[in-house]
Amino acid sequence: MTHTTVTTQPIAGQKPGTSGLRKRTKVFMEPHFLENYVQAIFDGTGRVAGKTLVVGGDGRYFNDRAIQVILRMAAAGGAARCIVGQGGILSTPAASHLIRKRGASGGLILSASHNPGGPDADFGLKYNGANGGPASEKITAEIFARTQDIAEYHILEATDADLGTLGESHLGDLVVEIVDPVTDYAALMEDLFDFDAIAALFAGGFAMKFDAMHAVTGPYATAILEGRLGAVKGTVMNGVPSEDFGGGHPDPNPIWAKDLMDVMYADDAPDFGAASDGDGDRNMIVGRGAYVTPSDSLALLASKAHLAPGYAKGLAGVARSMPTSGAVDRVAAAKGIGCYETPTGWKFFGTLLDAGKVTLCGEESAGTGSDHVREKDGLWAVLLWLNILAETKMSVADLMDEMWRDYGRCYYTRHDYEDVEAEKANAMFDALRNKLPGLAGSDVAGQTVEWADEFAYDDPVDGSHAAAQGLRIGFVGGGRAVFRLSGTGTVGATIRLYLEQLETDASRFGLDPAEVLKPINEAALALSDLAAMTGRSAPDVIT
Ligand code: VG1
Ligand code: CO
Repeated sequence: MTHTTVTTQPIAGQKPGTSGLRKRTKVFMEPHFLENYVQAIFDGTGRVAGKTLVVGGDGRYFNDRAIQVILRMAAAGGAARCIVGQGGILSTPAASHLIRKRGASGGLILSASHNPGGPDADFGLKYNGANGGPASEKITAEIFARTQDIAEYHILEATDADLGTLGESHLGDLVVEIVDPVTDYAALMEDLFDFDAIAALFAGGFAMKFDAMHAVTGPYATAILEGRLGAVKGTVMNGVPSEDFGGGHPDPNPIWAKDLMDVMYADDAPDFGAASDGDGDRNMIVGRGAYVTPSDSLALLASKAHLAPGYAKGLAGVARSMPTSGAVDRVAAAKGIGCYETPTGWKFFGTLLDAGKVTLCGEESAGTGSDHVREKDGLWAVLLWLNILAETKMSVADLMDEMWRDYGRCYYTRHDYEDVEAEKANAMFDALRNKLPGLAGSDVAGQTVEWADEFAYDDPVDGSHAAAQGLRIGFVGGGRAVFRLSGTGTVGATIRLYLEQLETDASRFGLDPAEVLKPINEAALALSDLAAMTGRSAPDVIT
């Protein structure tokens, strides 16, 4: 087999965002694009000679072709071993677990997460380090720098590796080890949760629907929920991964998981519903007629996690991303444990988890996780909920009511303005940023600004600094608005507006969130002048 060195040159625009590099699939398929980026990852992480890497993806279009390229390049770079999920499949949390369990140097995960897949949709590639978590800011910067000065890449000329057969084969000197994608992950879940209690719950007639959204969690959920826990066949909907996720957005929120929402709000709704995203790291939770916001779900899990065996000792602390609501802060304060506020993106939780400062963490974008891996974990969140439901014998709606009575209710919503012209979005942010220092005390659209700032973060463990992480405005009376630019969009700029209102009066816990948040929305729109600056009169997606 010959090892080829291909001379190449930098290809513009390979700056990894919140979670790796995401582009149109067609861009990834252009000559040398994928190869350049893979070489930049290898070079930016100290090269792969002698290393073990985990490789797998969410099964979207181009997943298998991209894996073949990665394996041939790992072989050319002298890597010792690549551990690959059978059929090229690994969910993001399962990949994180494999990296940790096998002591790998890192892993390459092929996914654009909740973005649609297919030849005319999106593809992505992310690098996770030896702790199993997304590459740190420092490593990401290294990889980006290499995309700017790359001059050649190395690839083995070889026929395709067989990704379908379990066991070891060789590609040059590289050992390609094909593993079952579910086995190790399922064993980890069984360690953390009381599978007997959950199985007894199902045996007692408890009904559930899990929407895998034609994405990677299908095989995991089928094996664990229907296989090990005895949930009836058909509990898992859309459980066979497809290259274009059945033509949908594998994004678990009430808009894109509408099939599940319809089931859960019907007269004969089951007790519990859940969904996960393209790569299996996100989760949506919905009870019978009771949608749970991700921020509330994080708070509920923090308040009751001790009911599951893996967390029986209690939590060391919790963390949430800045735009996530303050619900979990109130739980942490009552429990007397630490609570950290980090920038958006799971990589910022990694140092806190590694240092043992937090056990549980989460984001408003439907990501929750713990120190069992270094990624958010969709099915894990569902199983923790099931363990809590089995122990408390309460309904989802009753659990939420109880939590609001104990801690208050944080009404919450997010408005996304998608595909905004980047120049206009930046101009809006610049103008608002300049206004912030003088805002405190001023009245706008009937609200009084209490404080305003641009969020920046100093990592308490490694001291690293992250600037410009979102513009936030706090209002008198417990309201908050946050503006952030998305790092995962693939066309134009996506402006996210996060709205929150704390309510502590129990007689006001049953209101329509949209109504409660309207005044904060109006104040935020007035302050930012969003409509005039961007030409947008309404958000594209409200979650
Ligand atoms: C979005 C979410 C963020 C999440 C990121 C990756 O980022 O807001 O909370 O960490 O996606 O999620 P952004 O920059 O577009 O707001 V996923 O499931 O990729 O892996
Ligand atoms: Co995801």
